[in-house]
Amino acid sequence: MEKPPSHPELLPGFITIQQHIIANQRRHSEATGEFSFLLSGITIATKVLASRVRKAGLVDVLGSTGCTNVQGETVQKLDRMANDLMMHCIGYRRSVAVLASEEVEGAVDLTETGRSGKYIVLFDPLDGSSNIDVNIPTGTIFSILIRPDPTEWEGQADIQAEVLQPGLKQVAAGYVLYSSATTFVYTTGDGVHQFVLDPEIGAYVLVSERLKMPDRKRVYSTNEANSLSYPAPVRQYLDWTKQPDSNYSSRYVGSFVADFHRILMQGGVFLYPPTAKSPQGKLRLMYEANPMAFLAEQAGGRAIDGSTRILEKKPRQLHERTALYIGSRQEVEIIEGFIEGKGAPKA
Ligand code: FDP
Repeated sequence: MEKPPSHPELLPGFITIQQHIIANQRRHSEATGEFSFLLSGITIATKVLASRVRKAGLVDVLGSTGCTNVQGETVQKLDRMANDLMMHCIGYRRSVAVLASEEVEGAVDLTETGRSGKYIVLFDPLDGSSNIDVNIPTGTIFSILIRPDPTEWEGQADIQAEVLQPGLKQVAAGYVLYSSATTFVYTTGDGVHQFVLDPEIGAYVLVSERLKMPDRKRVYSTNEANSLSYPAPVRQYLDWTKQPDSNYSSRYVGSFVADFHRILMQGGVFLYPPTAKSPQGKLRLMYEANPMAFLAEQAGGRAIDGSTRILEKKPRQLHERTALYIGSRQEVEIIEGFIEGKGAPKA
């Protein structure tokens, strides 16, 4: 067969997310390609969503649907669109057995359609949705687990119980941030990698591999309007950060994906402690805390609920909430010190 002409000058000098996933997969001899096909479902859904977010204000995607979700929160039109897109694009992959969305009450059992996929995918389709109408960054978060071996189950497998696995069992996690650029960040337990959507070619292109967040950065991110009802040690921590020689600064977008992304890139700490309004904390263990904790640890950071490592928490309910302190290792340790009664760190 005649060899195709070689034009190296025309070959793209970039790595797409698909190439990256496939290259990683080649390192595992047992890989079947199912996993990269599954992740491609997420990349397609988020690309479509990014294009809808970009048109917010031009097409009818802003505002509320008039309904409330399982959490009792108002469902925005974009929330619903994001949920439907993720359900459709990921659910189409036969390797997926169970889908769970922050917007839907129970886990969706796809095995009922006769498939025997091994993956469980959990997602928050549009995080920070109270910010949609005012053009502030939002995001999509995902977490991937493997179904327990059916032989481990006595009797009938219980899909709703299968999903309730600790974050340590995640095989992949990531998020997409819809902002000045659309950024895709993921880990499969081998570092954290960042891609940016190139709108000209419609592909997520690798911009940095094996991200490490700084160990120390004097920036905290919290909704300080709630601080009077924070636990006393956390209030003491916030008072300490305000001492003139502490040199702390504060940044809070109110979209978890955006706040976490800044911390991943520049360091700092995000805290959402228990409050009078949300005594268990506000963020969802399985849709928000676990995937971000996996990313944070892979990037050298930490994530705790005040006393326990987030990834070790055994969920009791799909939509369980948790307190969360996440970010640069030393910044989380300082808050932990206050919670343990050790007070401020020695200078
Ligand atoms: P939202 O309610 O806008 O969906 O958990 C959801 C979340 O946003 C996070 O993205 C964000 O960090 C947090 O809630 C903001 O909560 P407060 O408005 O209480 O600060």
